[in-house]
Amino acid sequence: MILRLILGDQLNIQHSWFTEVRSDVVYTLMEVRSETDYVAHHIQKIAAIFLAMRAFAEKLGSKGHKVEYFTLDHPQNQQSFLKNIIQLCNKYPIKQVEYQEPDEYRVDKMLAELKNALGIPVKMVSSEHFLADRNSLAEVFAGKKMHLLETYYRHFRKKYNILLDHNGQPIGGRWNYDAENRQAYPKNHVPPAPLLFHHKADEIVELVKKLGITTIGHIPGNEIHYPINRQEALELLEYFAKNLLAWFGTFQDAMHTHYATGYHSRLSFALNIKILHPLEVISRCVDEWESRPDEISLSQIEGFVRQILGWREYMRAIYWARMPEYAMLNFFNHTRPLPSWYWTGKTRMNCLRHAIGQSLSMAYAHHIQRLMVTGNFALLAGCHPDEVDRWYLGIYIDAFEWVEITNTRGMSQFADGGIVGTKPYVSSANYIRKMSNYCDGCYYNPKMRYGERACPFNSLFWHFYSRNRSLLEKNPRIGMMYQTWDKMEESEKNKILNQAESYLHMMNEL
Ligand code: FAD
Ligand code: DLZ
Ligand code: SF4
Repeated sequence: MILRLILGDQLNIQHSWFTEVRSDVVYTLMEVRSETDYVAHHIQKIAAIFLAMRAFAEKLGSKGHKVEYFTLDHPQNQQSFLKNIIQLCNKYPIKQVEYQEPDEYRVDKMLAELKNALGIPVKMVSSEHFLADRNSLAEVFAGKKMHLLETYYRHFRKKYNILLDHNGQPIGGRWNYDAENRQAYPKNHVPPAPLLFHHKADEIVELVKKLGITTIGHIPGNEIHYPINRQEALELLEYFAKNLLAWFGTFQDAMHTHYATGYHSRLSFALNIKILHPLEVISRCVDEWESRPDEISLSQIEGFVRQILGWREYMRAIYWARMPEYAMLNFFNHTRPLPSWYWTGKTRMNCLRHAIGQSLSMAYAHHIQRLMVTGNFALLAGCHPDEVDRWYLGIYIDAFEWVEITNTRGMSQFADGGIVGTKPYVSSANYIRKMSNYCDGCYYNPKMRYGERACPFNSLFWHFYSRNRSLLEKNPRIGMMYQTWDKMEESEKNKILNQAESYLHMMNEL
């Protein structure tokens, strides 16, 4: 018989494994402590993954496949993939073990040990999910020094023939419409409400509590609002295409105290656990754009395709090209712990209170909240990238290391010194004020750099540039900042830096 392992983020019912029902194949899914405990996950993340795994096992069973499912409290559960597999190999006459390529380096290494541990053939197959191979960075950039997202993205636009005209050129004549996107919400603008599912997770929440698993965040009403099976994921995609795509690009970067998700798709969880395929997401949205050309501009669809065909695949390619060293990079040598309010949301800074509060209650924040609020602050404050990574890997429903670490350590913290991005994403209060309503009614004043109630982002911004001058000054995209800084009066500079120092000493009280 053949034993096939399905990981919690490999719930792809369209995988070729499942095209025929074979009596000589046993599938196994396992809820295990090695996965619940490698970081403190959000309770909603554990609940959503287990709900989705259980639904998937049931689906396989109903189609006639043989399935061995280990719940977390299953009496025979040895709490590790390896030990459970060995156990199953003793239970059944297993002649071969198969698994799909894992997306995490740690699990990849762990499963590579199977062959030695079992002494029978072990085969790794494709997960049939991604649009590019693990080693696509080397393929696309052979012989090139720079590994720019833009080049990578265009390569795959061409390869998959997406938004191209008959001559293979980008429809509309441009590859990139970023400049037309990224506006704040106009006054009184109300985005559509998000589509929420309602899955009760009482049993899993009880189990997690009973076993003493450390989690973060809350699960209001013990309910999961994300899709946990393919049918729901398709419904969410449909909802996005019909109701949100038309303004996706325009308001991609907008933040608001009342509208946590805005025009974002909330598809990342479904994509990352593979109940949706990236190409079907892209195709459905391109079809919608083609059918409503007067309502959906090219900049909306291009902006969306860029996220999935560009950023998502690119981040995975960087991950496999650079791990395991990537996880140790700390370009600025930052050492501070994250302030304690990252786990409670209890800060007077309105932007952080909202972005963190929402993350704790929904296990979700959109890209700009992650990048320009929580990530921005952690970088300005000089927090250790390990700390920052642990927080992001735990708190979001869609957080899996391949896409979390490249976004966090790379794009957000610039701890890779410029592999993912060309300059650090930092800003003063000005950006947050422009893109959100957070500053209205905040305890702090976004226009002040020092003095009582001066917004901490303003002084920390200059402190960051000042303390990292030797590392950043030569970057052509940054030089201008230093010209502005150098033009300031010495006394002004001192007041700003002193203000930043005093905030850094009282970080937990901000
Ligand atoms: P939308 O805005 O609707 O975008 C559509 C899809 O595009 C997303 O579902 C996602 O699959 C893809 N996408 C968009 N931006 C990115 C990106 N930068 N990298 C990869 N894919 C992208 N994304 C994760 O999936 N998991 C993570 O753990 C994660 N951690 C992040 C940490 C930080 C510090 C930052 C700045 C970003 C992180 N992202 C992560 C990327 C992005 O923020 C999320 O994919 C997005 O917010 C998910 O919400 P959505 O589905 O509504 O996305
Ligand atoms: C994130 C997660 C959690 C919390 N629990 C499990 C689990 O019990 N069993 C499982 O198979 N997968 C789980 N996962 C997802 C894995 O961590 C993920 O499959 C690996 O990190 C590979 O990407
Ligand atoms: Fe955030 Fe500063 Fe604006 Fe307050 S004033 S919301 S701390 S940017």
